[in-house]
Amino acid sequence: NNHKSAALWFTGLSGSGKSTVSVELEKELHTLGIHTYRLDGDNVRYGLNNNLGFSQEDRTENIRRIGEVSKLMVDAGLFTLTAFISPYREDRDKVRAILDEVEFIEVYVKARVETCESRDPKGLYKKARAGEIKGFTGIDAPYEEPTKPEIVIDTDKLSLEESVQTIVAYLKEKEYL
Ligand code: GGZ
Repeated sequence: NNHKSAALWFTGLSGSGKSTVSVELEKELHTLGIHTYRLDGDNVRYGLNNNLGFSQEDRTENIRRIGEVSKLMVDAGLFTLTAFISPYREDRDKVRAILDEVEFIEVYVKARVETCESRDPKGLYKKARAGEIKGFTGIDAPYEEPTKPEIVIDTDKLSLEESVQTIVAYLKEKEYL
């Protein structure tokens, strides 16, 4: 199986569907024989980045480190799937610059904040509205939409399967797969 490795960089609000889509996409890539590694808050914020919180400064450092780790993994021949809010355009663009342009695929997982808030799987929006969490993205901290993402997944409109297939189609069209 001949493929080009790359970093699939999912960005979007909490509850937009980044993790869900990346988990399903990873399964699909495995059936195609692609070796992957998925990075998300659960395996990064508790380990490598356990000294970082959610200030602008800490989020910037969070994204910088994840970008560097992704580069190492792509260099090693893996397909990485990263699922972090990564709210600042400048931080994402720096990752794009670290990885060669061709190895960085920005996937904007788009959903209205109202939709994310109604999903609220961890009850965090509720806490943010109640003022129990300060600086929550989409409520009282910014999310800067990508201006030129390679892929946009609108989870207000697409099913999970359609979302995954949109990304697979892109990867095939651009001959990553
Ligand atoms: C946003 C927060 C916050 C604040 C805790 N703002 O739904 P989740 O729980 O699993 O996704 C969110 C996750 C965001 O971490 P990231 O590393 O992706 O953020 S960033 O890229 O901005 O560095 C949410 C939880 O952590 N969480 N506090 N204040 N999300």
